[in-house]
Amino acid sequence: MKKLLLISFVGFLFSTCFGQQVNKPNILFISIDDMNDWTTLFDKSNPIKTPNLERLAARGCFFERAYCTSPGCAPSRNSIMTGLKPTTSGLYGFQPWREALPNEVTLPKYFNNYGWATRGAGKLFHHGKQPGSNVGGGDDAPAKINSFEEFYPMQMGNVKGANLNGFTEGKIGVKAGDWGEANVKMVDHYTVEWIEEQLAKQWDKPLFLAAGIYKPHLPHYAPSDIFDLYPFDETRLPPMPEDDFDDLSEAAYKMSQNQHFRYQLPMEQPENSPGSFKKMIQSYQASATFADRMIGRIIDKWDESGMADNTIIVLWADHGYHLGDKKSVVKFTLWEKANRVPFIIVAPGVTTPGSRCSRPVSLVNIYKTLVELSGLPQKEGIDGNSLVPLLKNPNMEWNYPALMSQGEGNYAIRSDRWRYIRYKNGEEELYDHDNDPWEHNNLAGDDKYAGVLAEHRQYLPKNEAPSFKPKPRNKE
Ligand SMILES: [Ca+2]
Repeated sequence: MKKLLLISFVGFLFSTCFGQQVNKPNILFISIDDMNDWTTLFDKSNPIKTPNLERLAARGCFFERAYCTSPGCAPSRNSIMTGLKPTTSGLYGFQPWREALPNEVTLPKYFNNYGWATRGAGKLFHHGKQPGSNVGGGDDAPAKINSFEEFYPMQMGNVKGANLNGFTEGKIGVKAGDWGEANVKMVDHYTVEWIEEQLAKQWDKPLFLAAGIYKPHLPHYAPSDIFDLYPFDETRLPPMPEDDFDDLSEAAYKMSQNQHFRYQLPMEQPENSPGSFKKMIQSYQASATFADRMIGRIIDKWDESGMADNTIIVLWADHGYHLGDKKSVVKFTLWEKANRVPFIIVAPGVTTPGSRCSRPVSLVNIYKTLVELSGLPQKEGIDGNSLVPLLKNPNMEWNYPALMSQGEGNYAIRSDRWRYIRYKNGEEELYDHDNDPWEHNNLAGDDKYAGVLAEHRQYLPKNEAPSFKPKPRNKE
């Protein structure tokens, strides 16, 4: 087995170093929406069951400390697909990204320019409806620059307006904030069926196939047999200390307050009601396992296709999610839970099956990593660093702490041990992850850590692109 691995490794090196792209690898590119790190992928003792992510990790390298560039669907995905950080593109939020970058060659398009067929389905870009954005999860650029030759947009599914949690008015309710048991065809079923159809075809070119899974994003729906894995009475909640905000700044409090409409109303419901906080957390967990199940289907079909031996798989989530910790439910904060994500790369001949890398890495690195793994020349002018050295040696030193932003001017830096946060108004936080994984103790005010603070301040961005302002649109 070792000998075989060595031969394929040498062969892979040869073909990449000398540009002999005899076997251009297929790329299977899988995204997940809003899945945090409280899963069994990260630690068997965690409550959220993700057996298929574990199965995939066993084939390649799992990055234990991977971070989005920004904890929002749009800015995070834009960074992955373009290789540009928000501080470079000015896309800190939910602006129509194609208006800002009309000629940008995205990652799939870059492969297409070198001969790959490109297909995509589901939520890959943010599924905004505004013109110049990304309708249905794809890219609405003209064909010559579009990310995909063919794209199957997100389908509505049959749960629209289900109102399972009982909220009918206010800011939470049927519109986006529903949760509960749903035994009907949902968006991810449609997406995965389309992906399976692509895998049943014969391809005469290398294939870049992208599957954008929408769960566990709200509404947190899952079928009953998955809810059965999460008995309601045993629902595990994260630690939520009452005094957690006592050592935090006004800026931190304000950022977290964005989310209180999702937090307070369920907190006020009787525990056994369908709209309760506990029911919401149970539903998120079931919904995450549903996403895992959908990914299992894609992996099985890919294996059947016969393409697996010559395929690089990359799997990522766009950002994490608070589940009541830090008095937040959702994302849009600079704390660990909203930014740490599942991230796996399987590269036959390069990654060691079952390897884990604990160096902090940013998802903006995906672009350069896939390009190098495929033996292509690097694209000029984009951000990040190829992770190929870490894939080969997950324990090597890595001096590129991950940078996160939440809106213009608010940043977090994650190094091996520390999370440093600096808000636009200059207020700071520091957390020691060796001792405080839920970030309850802000050390920024303690003189003992002046050196750690000074070191991390150096990693703050030197240049910050101004936030992109779209052209005003006529109201119809
Ligand atoms: Ca998201």
